[in-house]
Amino acid sequence: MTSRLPHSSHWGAFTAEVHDGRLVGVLPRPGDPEPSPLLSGIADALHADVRVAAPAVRRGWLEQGPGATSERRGADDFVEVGWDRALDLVAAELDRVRREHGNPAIFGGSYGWASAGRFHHAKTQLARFLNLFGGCTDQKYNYSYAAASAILPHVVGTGGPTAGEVTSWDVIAEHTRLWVMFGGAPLKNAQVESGGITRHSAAHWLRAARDNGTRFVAVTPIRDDVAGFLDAAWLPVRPNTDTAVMLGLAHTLLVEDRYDRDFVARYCVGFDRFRRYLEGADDGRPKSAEWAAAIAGIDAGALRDLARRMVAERTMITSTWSLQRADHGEQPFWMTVVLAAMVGQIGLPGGGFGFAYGDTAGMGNRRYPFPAPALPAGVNPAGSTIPVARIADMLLHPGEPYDFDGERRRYPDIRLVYWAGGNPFHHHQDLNRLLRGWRRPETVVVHEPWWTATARHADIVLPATTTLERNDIGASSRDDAIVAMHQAVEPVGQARHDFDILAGLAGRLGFRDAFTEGRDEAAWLRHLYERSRRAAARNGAELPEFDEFWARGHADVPGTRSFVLFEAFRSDPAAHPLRTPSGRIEIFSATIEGFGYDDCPPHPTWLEPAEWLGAAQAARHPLHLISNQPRTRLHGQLDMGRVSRDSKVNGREPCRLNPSDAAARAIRDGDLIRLFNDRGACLAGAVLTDAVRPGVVELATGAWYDPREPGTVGALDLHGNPNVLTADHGTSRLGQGPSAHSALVQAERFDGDAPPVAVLRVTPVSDEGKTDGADGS
Ligand SMILES: Nc1nc2c(c(=O)[nH]1)N[C@H]1C(S)=C(S)[C@@H](COP(=O)(O)OP(=O)(O)OC[C@H]3O[C@@H](n4cnc5c(=O)[nH]c(N)nc54)[C@H](O)[C@@H]3O)O[C@H]1N2
Ligand SMILES: Nc1nc2c(c(=O)[nH]1)N[C@H]1C(S)=C(S)[C@@H](COP(=O)(O)OP(=O)(O)OC[C@H]3O[C@@H](n4cnc5c(=O)[nH]c(N)nc54)[C@H](O)[C@@H]3O)O[C@H]1N2
Ligand SMILES: [Mo]
Repeated sequence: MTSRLPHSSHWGAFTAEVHDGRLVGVLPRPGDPEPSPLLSGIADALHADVRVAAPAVRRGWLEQGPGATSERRGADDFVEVGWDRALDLVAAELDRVRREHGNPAIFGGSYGWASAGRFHHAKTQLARFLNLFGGCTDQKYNYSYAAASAILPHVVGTGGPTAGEVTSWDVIAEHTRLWVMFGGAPLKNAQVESGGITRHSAAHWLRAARDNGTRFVAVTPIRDDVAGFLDAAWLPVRPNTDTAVMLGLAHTLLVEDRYDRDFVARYCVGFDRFRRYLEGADDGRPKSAEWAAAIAGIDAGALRDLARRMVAERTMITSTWSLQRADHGEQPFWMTVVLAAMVGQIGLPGGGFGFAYGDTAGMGNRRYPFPAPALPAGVNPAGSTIPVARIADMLLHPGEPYDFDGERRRYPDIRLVYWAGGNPFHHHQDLNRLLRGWRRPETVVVHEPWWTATARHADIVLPATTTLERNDIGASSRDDAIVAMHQAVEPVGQARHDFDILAGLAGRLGFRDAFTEGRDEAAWLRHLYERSRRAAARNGAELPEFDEFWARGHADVPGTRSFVLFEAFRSDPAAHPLRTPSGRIEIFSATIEGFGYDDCPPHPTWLEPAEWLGAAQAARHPLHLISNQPRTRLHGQLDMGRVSRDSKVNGREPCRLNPSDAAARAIRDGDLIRLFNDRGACLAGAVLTDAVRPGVVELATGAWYDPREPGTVGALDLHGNPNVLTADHGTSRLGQGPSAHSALVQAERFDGDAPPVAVLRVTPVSDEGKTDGADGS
């Protein structure tokens, strides 16, 4: 008999078809208008060869102990041990490091998306466990929008707008006449939402806006960042020049006296200081349309026309997160706000600014007014954090000082790294540098369902179940339903739930009851759901009781309403001041001036990125690498799925480049190519397209890192992981965010020997026949 079970994933809710204990089908959720094709890869992933079959320990660590052979991480083979032995080893090592070095010596930030279920969310489970263990060094902000999270509170008093508190889709579709989209509104990205999504509606809303007469201008190096059906005008800018483009628009508004003086006077502070900069009063360089056009490689007349149109009709100005995942990424987000302030429509329906439309499925949906079900992580008694993307700095420079948003801090001295639910050998920049830092700690523990690059670079790998092997609740506060995720199959191999692994460790370390609170999976799901239901009721939203929710497979969330960003502030700025020092929009920030950062001045400023097409280094590495989010996966997840596999060119990740750049290098469509700079090199498969601006190459993130000589710094990556090429430095001393989108490379045809990509198939474990299964705890 075939059973059909409700389930969910970051790429959408679905129905799992199960026959004889195996997943035989994945059907989109009824009512999802635009389900993601990524669903088809779920079965491939569930039963992939690269599942971690059993707990495994790196041979050098097992035989010679912590720290003795750390430089062999990534190169050594693994020995399978039973669960009891594995948990004993991890518990003893946690205890040793805590006793000898203190809790901050344990790095437990464990950044990563893990899976959609909110109870079994691996990163949260680990945080809860380590917090009860006395704490760890954690990570602050995220790779998605760290620079924005740091700058926006100084400018508008809240990071809300970058995290999704933006004018809702329905308001845009009804009121916006002109939509200026920096970075586009990439529907490839709107396939996914953290926690899952039951209705993919971004494309629907974009069509609704178009049908209602909205016109679109896309400012981006890659044309298909904006859907073809929008007929958008394309300004193919050089990457990382958006701040200059916005300054050029602002300058036109200033010199033609078209900006909204009243809005700027009533709702903002510091315009006069900024105005001096725009006019070039101190540096002798007016930030004119000509000035901006020369930097961005576009036409000045087009900029001037655009500026005039922006003040002539209801205009929405938006930027995708990609703009700030770059050197000086604070600037384009600050300048987006300032440009919108000069246009004067902030707080009006369909006008003003917003961020990240299209970046995930739920962006532009109204958040529901209560917290979605989630496991409480508790607080970190160690109180130690680093900015999210400074992990290699931390590992390489223990004890050394660094700046972060006005604070002078020191990096902790990490002895043990613990990761569950993330993949730093996917997500971090300059993987060769990370690999050098990764050799410093004495022990690395990883929970993973699959042999990812991070698992391969660990000392102890504990096999985790995937969502289909357990019961859970899928939820995102920007969706209109909560999903009951029913277990579909038994755990694969010896995999265990992260919760059970950590409960086993907590038992060995003496705090099992504090960790579990006496609840098993079923009791936790009921508890977390009911907590949310009560919070919903306090906010006037009624959800069904748990049993009804579970039996029905979902709970609809009623009454999400339209929203206009900063509407209350606009209507009465005295009654609804912003939480900035002035209560207004800070075009100039005295707080930031006080920090004295040359890489984040006190008003939006064009600062040349370390690497861009106008840099001296472009003579040697003349192509700007855009390592954007993959249309065929979620980060490194589902690279073994059929959508990703089918997209590979010559067995490698596709790299899109302009035919003119290809011709200059005798590269033909489908050729194997090598991308390189001074940090590293990888292979990729060439795809020629005029959708990519000349001078730019696109190599999406997420192809599993496959170094030709495993564990070796500088090894050629055979697969096409762009993070062997990206640069690892903070956006600025203010935000310290990742600057992945600022990297120059060179490309050439590769005619040498290229072994096939192995990481998606071979399991690097020597099975010594040890299986004991039972945990006892
Ligand atoms: N060059 C470049 N690099 C980037 C970016 C970029 O634009 N350019 N973008 C950055 C951004 S925005 C992000 S968010 C990051 C994403 O980086 P990550 O979030 O680290 O990437 P994922 O591949 O989603 O990693 C999640 C891991 O958790 C594992 N996992 C899933 N479910 C479970 C579970 O239940 N238990 C356990 N233990 N593990 C589980 C998955 O197998 C996967 O390996 O990448 C960043 N890196
Ligand atoms: N399918 C899929 N969807 C995803 C993800 C995924 O892995 N797969 N990841 C999700 C996550 S974690 C996040 S944070 C979001 C990220 O959302 P974004 O940060 O917006 O995503 P990117 O794909 O990096 O960038 C979008 C586009 O911005 C353009 N761009 C890059 N640099 C610049 C620039 O300097 N100026 C301008 N004007 N444009 C530029 C690129 O052409 C790129 O295609 O995506 C989410 N959606
Ligand atoms: Mo992200």
